[in-house]
Amino acid sequence: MALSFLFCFFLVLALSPVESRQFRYDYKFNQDIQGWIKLHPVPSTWADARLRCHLEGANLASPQNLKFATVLKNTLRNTHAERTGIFTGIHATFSKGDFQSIEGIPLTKMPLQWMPYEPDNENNDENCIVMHSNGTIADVNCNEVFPYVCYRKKSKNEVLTECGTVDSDYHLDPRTGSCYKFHFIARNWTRAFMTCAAEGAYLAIINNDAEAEILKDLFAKHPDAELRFTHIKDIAFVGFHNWGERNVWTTIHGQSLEMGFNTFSVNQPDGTSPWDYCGGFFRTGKLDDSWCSDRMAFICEKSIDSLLDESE
Ligand SMILES: [Ca+2]
Ligand SMILES: [Ca+2]
Ligand SMILES: [Ca+2]
Repeated sequence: MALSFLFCFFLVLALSPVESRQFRYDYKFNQDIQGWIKLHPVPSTWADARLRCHLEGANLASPQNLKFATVLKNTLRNTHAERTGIFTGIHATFSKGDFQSIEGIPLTKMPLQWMPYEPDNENNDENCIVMHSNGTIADVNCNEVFPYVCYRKKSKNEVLTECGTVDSDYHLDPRTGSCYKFHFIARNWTRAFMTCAAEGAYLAIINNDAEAEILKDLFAKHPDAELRFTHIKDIAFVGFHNWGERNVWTTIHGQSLEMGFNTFSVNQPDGTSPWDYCGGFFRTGKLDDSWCSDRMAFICEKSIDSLLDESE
């Protein structure tokens, strides 16, 4: 009895799809749709949902065929989203009335049924599509908030790097055992934070002088001309913040800077107002208190330790 139980256990282990670990720890592989999905339970506007899926390396999912619709319905079951419905990737934000999925599949080619009295394009301002748990759809305002599902189709050449991601811009530095990615497309601090988080990383936390050197070297690889959509070429956002308290700094993981790296540049911090200031890092390798709403380049860090924990 015990033996046959053990046998079954190992059989299940042997048969479980290895793909389940091959994209991201927070996505589940689904055979029926040959790809990975993740339910985002926190309701969000359509634009933010689309962006977050994209930053995660996926697309905002649509019920593009019957199988897909079934998988989405099953994903909602027994979650809060079962009551609210989810945003789909189907939208007409490019051109009113021209509904299509993120992948470009026209709504008319999807096997979907409208809810009663839908679509009504209320106030001539409903360009996004939600799907309810019974599979019916409705047009809604894209600025409403709903949970959503991200999807990544499996492709043949999926390679998970040593940084535990398919994103080849993350590079492991053996000196700290962390992986780093320099984002040269400027964003404000909040969007920078979101981008790192969506990539399974965090805005870089400088734990010691050696790590400051690593970030300085990384910055040096990206000359002024490469930094796009900002006039600020000598500072990048990193992971510390004053949490609204003037000049009381901690990392975004709550560590005081004194315990790690606390070397501000000459005459910094120079913030004069009591508002939020966000972590900045000069090309020179020193810290700055930066305006959170400025758009600047930023650096994400991904620690390998946490990857090991998360992939369990
Ligand atoms: Ca409607
Ligand atoms: Ca670090
Ligand atoms: Ca400053």
